[in-house]
Amino acid sequence: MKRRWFFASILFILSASLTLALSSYCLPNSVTLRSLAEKRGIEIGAAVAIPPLKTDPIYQQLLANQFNTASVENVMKFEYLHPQPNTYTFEQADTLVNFAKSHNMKVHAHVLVWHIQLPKWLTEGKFSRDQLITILRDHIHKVVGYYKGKVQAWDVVNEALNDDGTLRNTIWLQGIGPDYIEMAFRWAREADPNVELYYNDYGADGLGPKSDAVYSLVKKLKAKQVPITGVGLQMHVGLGWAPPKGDVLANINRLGDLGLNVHISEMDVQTYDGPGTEEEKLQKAANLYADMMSACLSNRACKSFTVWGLTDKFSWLPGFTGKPQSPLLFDTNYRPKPAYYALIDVLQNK
Ligand code: 9MR
Repeated sequence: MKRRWFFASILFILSASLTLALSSYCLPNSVTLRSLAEKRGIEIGAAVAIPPLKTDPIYQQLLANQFNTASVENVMKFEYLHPQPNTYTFEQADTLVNFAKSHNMKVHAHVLVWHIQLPKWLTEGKFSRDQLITILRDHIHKVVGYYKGKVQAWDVVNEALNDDGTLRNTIWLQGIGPDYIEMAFRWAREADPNVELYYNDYGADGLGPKSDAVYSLVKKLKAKQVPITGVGLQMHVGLGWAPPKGDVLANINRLGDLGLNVHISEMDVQTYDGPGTEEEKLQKAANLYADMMSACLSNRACKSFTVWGLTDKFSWLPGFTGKPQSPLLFDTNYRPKPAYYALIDVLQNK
């Protein structure tokens, strides 16, 4: 039985390597997203899932060849790093940080303050305002301090706004009040004087009430000298609902004018809904990727472009939507898709 598994694994690795080699046959080996992005002076990133990073050599190879930044998809969230009041567990996140270091990649750490993926001791506990402040401050000091000098950036506050631009009613807003946002940035800066600090949100990529609210939030933070480096525009979009490129560029421009960096931080494209053959849909998704990369390249404030997953095999979207989706740059067999070639083309020619 063991022998059978051994031969099956060898066969899998050989066939996956062959697939990878054949599928990129039309590009010279030296032309990768990573090499082109480095020439253009921007970072190109993918959100990383830990199980395949630990066990799958093809996943590792693809990640290190094509990307120079790794975003941490899950394992730096509160419930992973701080599962009990006095217990911190860094092992899984360390796997990624060590991988990145040995492949000369940066790490975009995600996330310090969010309302999801919190441990039960926190969500079910009863805490006074002062206690909650102490909990959050200690968490941020400990975690940012632990990764000081090892990660390039932190998403400090994630998704603090509703679609209408009001503040989201989270455990942090209820327990601390609206000041939790600026407190979080200041605590992160105390723990690491050099790391980049981001506000990150979805549905605020183009123009509209939510992106206006993000703009006015970060403008106020800047005016109060809160240490914020930039804004992450998540860019979770779909074939029928994506902001026009011009709106994204206008948004990047106004954030850049505040002296902030912009990070296209979590791009993926839902492909299930909408007309057309599978091939046409993949091409439309490719066009969206090209548009957003081109918007990013149009303003030096946009320094980083990240896709939310390496391959469709591990995307969160099929599970979340309950529908088959083809959201990323590489398919479930790790073959590059039209979206990959579209990004290569934009990086090379536009
Ligand atoms: O991709 C992440 C998925 O594996 C988790 O189950 C999910 C939990 O809500 O979070 C996903 O990542 C989210 C990110 O942390 C913040 N922006 C939205 C992302 C997609 O939901």
